[in-house]
Amino acid sequence: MKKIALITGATSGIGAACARKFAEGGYSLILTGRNEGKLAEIKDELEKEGTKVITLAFDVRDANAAQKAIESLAGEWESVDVLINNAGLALGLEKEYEGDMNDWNTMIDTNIKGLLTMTRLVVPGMVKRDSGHVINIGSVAGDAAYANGNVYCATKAAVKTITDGLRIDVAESAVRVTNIKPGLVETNFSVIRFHGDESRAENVYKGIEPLTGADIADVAFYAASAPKHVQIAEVLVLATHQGSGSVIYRKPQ
Ligand code: NDP
Ligand code: 8X3
Repeated sequence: MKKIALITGATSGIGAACARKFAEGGYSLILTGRNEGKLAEIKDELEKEGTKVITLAFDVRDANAAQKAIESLAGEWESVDVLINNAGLALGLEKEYEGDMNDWNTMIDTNIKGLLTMTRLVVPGMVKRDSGHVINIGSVAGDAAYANGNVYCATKAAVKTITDGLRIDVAESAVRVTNIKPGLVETNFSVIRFHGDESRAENVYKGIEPLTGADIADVAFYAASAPKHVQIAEVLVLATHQGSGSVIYRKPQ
């Protein structure tokens, strides 16, 4: 039987790239996100290439909806081998004392509480089966705050601590836990961060070759494919001309 990967936020960017990479690597997929149309598109694309795909449309902030979705999985689909907690977002880039409180709540509810909900729903089965892998998508933003990043950076610092805590708590089992911390990845991330302002989003990637979703999917697949006794605990992946979350060399345009 094929291994099963459950990917949150599989409708775009890093999550969609993980779906393609894990499909190519022989996994069956449970793909989640809110956008049903995009979930259907990617399911169609991957099924044409011979991958078995189930889609579950729900908002990770809605714990009841998440629970119902996971409980709807039957038979072989109940045994998730790899959970990729990827769904997440940044909203706004403002001074902390001028930030939008609704944006803060959305980031905290999605990036921290949504990830915890999925972990709580999927990991007990992994521990019971003494097998599984949780891959959380953190960020370089969780290593150190950058100007105006305040709450987003804090959510990714929380992802690091939550990932470390889980790794300790499952250490008696063969479940592995990984935190992947990407730097600049060109996806829909900045369009969402700037509330749809595409030209502002484009500026984020000007003068530097950013990472792609596929670059991060390669790292996730590498971690999942390591020998059973090897736990890739944490990986920081930066664009080549990026020195840290806030130090970025841009070629003059
Ligand atoms: P995208 O905006 O391209 O993708 C975000 C994904 O998250 C979408 O599939 C979206 O799906 C899903 N999502 C957002 N909110 C929810 C929600 N409430 N419920 C369910 N799904 C949700 O951005 P990225 O691919 O770049 O982002 C993926 C992850 O990578 C995020 O956690 C982000 O913080 C992290 N990251 C991104 C970096 C970057 O530079 N791009 C760098 C470091 C980390 P839908 O809209 O269908 O719900
Ligand atoms: C996304 C990368 O540097 O924009 O987490 O925060 S960054």
